[in-house]
Amino acid sequence: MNNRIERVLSNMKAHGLSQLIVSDPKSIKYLTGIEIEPYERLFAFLIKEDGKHVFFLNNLFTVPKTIFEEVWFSDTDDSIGMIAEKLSGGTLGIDKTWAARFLIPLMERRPDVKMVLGSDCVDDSRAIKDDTEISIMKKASEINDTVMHKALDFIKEGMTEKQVADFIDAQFIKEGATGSSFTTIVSFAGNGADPHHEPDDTVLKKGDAIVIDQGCMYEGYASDMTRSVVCGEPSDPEYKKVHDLVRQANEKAESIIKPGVKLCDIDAAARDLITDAGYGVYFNHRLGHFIGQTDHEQGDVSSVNQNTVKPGMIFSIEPGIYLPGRFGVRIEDLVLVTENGCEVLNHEDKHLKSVEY
Ligand SMILES: [Mn+2]
Repeated sequence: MNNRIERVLSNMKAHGLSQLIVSDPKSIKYLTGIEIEPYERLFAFLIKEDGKHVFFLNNLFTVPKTIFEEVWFSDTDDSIGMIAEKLSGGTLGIDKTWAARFLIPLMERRPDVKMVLGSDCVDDSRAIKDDTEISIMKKASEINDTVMHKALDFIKEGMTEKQVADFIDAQFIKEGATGSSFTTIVSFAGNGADPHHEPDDTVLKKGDAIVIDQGCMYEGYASDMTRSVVCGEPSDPEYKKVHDLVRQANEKAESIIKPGVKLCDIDAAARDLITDAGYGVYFNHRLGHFIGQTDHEQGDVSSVNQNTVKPGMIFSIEPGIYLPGRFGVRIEDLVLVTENGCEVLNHEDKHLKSVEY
């Protein structure tokens, strides 16, 4: 049995669970190495405290022989009945993405079993990366840095947001990534005031502020970073001051990260700086999010998250200030929590820089 399942079992024990159904394909891949896209079909892995874990698999899935008990079924078999038979009495944890079309019939078949939300048992483990994951994610961020650097060299007055985004996506492939980890964001001038602006045909003009938020997928793991630059000299007189402030908020937050610090206190470190300067209302999102097999995973750096930081966690630090109709500034790095601090995984310079015009 691998380490990751051991970690989940110990989390289950802490939550009083003797059995847990895992259905999120990314969680199943994380625990077993088996990767399936089940679409609408049932695909589940039952973890049991006695170590007799069971895979529930449709005949149409192609998987190598596993070390677990395998229950195979066809589209017309009573697959829910097969799961019902494998359950013990007592409490069963269910992960948060299991569809109601499976869960409710199972509840009807086993009214004696109490079913509770059990995702945290797996998600808390996924939040703390092991050595294999850390080295893959470092490489994903290294590629992201390289492509960001190329993008900042490439971008010039007269280009459209789409042109720049297409260039970035193509460079990811060229540098060995499998693609982007989310829709690449390139925003010029007022478009930058929408944190999730999608690239369009807006043309870059001299003096415009630019926001580039990008990430790639590498060996099944995501990267994510943002840099804000300007085309020539900023046309908005407030831009430099705001850029400095956001960079300082980013650096301040990163400087206090170490095991034991609360996630809400990291959010506050950045937010207080921005609020004290009078821009609090324009920083309208949480400071960061966890990341791993997808660009956003369970866990965030927000004012309400009282959880403490642990070595092996990887999350984003991305303060932003958005002035409607004028510009946006966001500066984002991924950080890895170490035994006594944190390692910033992105190295592209964060200071204000001008691209060519
Ligand atoms: Mn992000």
